Formats: sequence, structure tokens, C-alpha cells
Amino acid sequence: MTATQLVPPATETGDAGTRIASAEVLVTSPGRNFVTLRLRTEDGVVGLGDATVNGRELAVASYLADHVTPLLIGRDAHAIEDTWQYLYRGAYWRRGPITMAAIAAVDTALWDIKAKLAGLPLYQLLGGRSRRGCLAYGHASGADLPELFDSVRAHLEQGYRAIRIQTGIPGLGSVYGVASSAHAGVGGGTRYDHEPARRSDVPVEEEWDTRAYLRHAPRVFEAVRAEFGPDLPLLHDAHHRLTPIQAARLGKSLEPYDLFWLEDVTPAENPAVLRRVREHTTTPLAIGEVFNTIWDYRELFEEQLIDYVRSPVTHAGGITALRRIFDYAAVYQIKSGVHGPTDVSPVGLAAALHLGIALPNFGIQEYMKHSAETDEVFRPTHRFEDGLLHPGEQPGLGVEYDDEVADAHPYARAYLPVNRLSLDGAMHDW
Ligand code: GCO
Ligand code: MG
Repeated sequence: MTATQLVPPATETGDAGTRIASAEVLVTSPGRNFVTLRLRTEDGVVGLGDATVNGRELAVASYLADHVTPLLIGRDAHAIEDTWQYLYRGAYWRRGPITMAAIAAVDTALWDIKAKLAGLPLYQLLGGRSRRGCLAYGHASGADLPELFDSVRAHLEQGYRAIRIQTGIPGLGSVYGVASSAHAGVGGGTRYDHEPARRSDVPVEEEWDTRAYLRHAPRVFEAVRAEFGPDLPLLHDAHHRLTPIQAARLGKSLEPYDLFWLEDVTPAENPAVLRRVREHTTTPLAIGEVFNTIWDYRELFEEQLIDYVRSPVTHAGGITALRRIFDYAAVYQIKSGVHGPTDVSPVGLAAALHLGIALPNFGIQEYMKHSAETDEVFRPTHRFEDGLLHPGEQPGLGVEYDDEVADAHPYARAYLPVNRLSLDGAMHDW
């Protein structure tokens, strides 16, 4: 090759056996919807990637099946970076949750294949183990304090060492993130799985009142600290609902209760408003579960406006892209806090754990536990022990997709809830 020649395209490199022979988009609904990309090399090595965007699943399935999978056939499965750039720069229409979830699925499946070809668990290719396990936090919730305390206790019994706290608000009906009383525990028949978009033709409508919330939240944390002591790391999610000054007030009012983090205080579209919040409070801030690229974090990192990055592998362009985000975050002493509700599939969770166990600036991993039906489809091999998650030692991601079980759970349309103000019914952020 002469110096002026272009790099050979990924279709012309690699051994014949490592070229991609098939690319399938799999949609299943074992209690909730998941979109999975499965790539297979000519030699029959299989890689999986999670492409689930909660409540908008079929948009990603179409993006992949109609526009991406035809481009993958014949490409060298080893060319992960080139494939990422090809799909990101090549599309012209960059960023956004659908595009980035599709790219993430391809990227994750290629890492799965590469690790299987190496005969190693994926984390070994990402630098090897940096810690014993990934600290996980679970979701405790209750309509009132007694229910909340029961839920916290149930989580402690399961071994969780960090807990997110959400409660009902006096005077309001159903509030996001709060399990109904029958489901406030975890495990077995009482598992908490409020997050799924509900199967219905229209979204469920929830109710909101910011003043009532701002009054109630400090009382809840005061009570939880009084009951469970000063040591337990506590987290809270404000779900993008506040203005900067309201967020500043919340952060300040929660300072006596020493939160591990306060999450998503303001809407994601205007991240620089966190400057205002930061001026007023030392409560650590986390954001990013709806961000999709490294550029969304630029001001937040460079001005050290946050403490934890919430992006999951699934929605931020895959392992390749998320690792770059975390390396950039590390320059500013900012840590990972990867999104891990049940709408991130076991494939997305496995990818997060392989990355998390290797990362120097790992912070915490959200962990809600998938249902037994979901685990039957994906057969994950990660373990949860003593509050830590372990990615396992299987070559690749350690997840296997069971077509027969998956096919028994066909897609069912489902929507995330919407949120309206109690005062006048106007739409509000949820
Ligand atoms: C969290 C999140 C989730 C999201 C859900 C949307 O912190 O776990 O806020 O509960 O609402 O993933 O699809
Ligand atoms: Mg959240």
C-alpha cells in the first residue's frame, strides 16, 4: 500500500472467519420490552448488544434493521473503532437517543465477539480488574414512611450497601419511582419494578406539585437518617423536575442528611444551569441518563459542575464511547454512576459491569434486578454478593439469548407515564 492510499475498508481486513455473516434485531417482552442486536461471524461467534429505548423500542429496531444491519454484513468484526466512526460520522444525522442506542448495540456486540475470540471475559480487554466488585445501589420506596422503612429494610436484607430513597408526597396520587404498597419490597413476589413503561394504549398520567415536594423531601431524609443512622449511603432522583433555584434549595435543604448524590435536578436540555445549583449547595450532583454523547458533558466536566456521570452503555454509543466519557470525567475527579433500571437489558447491564470493574474512576452502579422471566431470556452470569456486582468470568459479556423463551414473549406496546401539575393539569417534566 502506498502512503496516499486510504485505509482498507473494514470489509477487506481481518481473517475471513471474523467477518460479520449475520445481523439480527430481536424484540422480546418478558414483562417489559427489550431490543437486542445479535451479530454472528462467519466462524459462528455470536455477539449481543442492547438497543432498548424505553417506550420507543420499535424506532431503534427499525433504525437498526432498515439502515444499519445491511451495512454490517462482510465487515471485519475486529474493527470496532472504525465501525463506530463509520456509523456515527457516516450517518450525517448524529446524536440523539435512537441513533446512539443503535450504535451502542453494534459496538457492544463487537466487544462481546472480540472478547469471545480472545477467550477472555470482556473486562480483561478493557484493562483488567481494578476492584473486587462494583458497588450497587437499589431502589427503596414507599407511599409513606412506614412503607419506605420496610422497603429499606428489605434492601438491607438483600445485601445492598447503598439505597435510593423515593416516597409518595402527601396530597398527591401516584408519583414516579414509588412502588405501590404491595410491591415495595424486593425479591420473589414482592419485587419492585415500577419503572416499566406500562402496557397500555396511552400513557398513565401522574400528578405533581413542586412546592409540596420541596417541603416533604427533607422530612423524609431526616426520618430515614434517624431510623437507619449516619453511615448508609443514600441517593435521591428528582427526575428533571425543578428549576435551577428550586434545585439549589433542595440541595441545600438535604445537606444535613449527607446524600451520596442528588440526581437529575433540572431538565437535561440546558445542563449549564447546574452552575446556579452548584453555587448554593455542596450536595453531590449526578446527571446524564438521557444524555447521549461526550459533548453533552463538556461544560459540566470542565467547570466541575457534577460529581457522577449517569450515562449507560446502551444510550451513549456503547462501550467505546462511554469509556471515552469516563476517561474525560476522570480528568476532573468525576466518577461513574451508570444508569441501571430494568429497562437497561441484562446485556446493557453486563456491559456496564465489565466496564465498571476495569474503570479507575468507577463510582457506583444502579441495580434494580431483572425479573425471573427476563433472566430466562438472557441467562446473565453476573452475580450480586455483599452489595457488590461481579461481571463473571465467561468469555465475552457472559449473556446468552434464548430464542425459544424470547419468542414466547412477543412485543407489547407500552408507554412511560406523563406528569401533570395538580394545580391546573398542565404538562410538567417527569
Ligand atoms: C433511574 C431512572 C429511571 C428512568 C427510566 C426511564 O434513575 O433509574 O430515572 O427510572 O425513569 O429508566 O426509562
Ligand atoms: Mg434517574
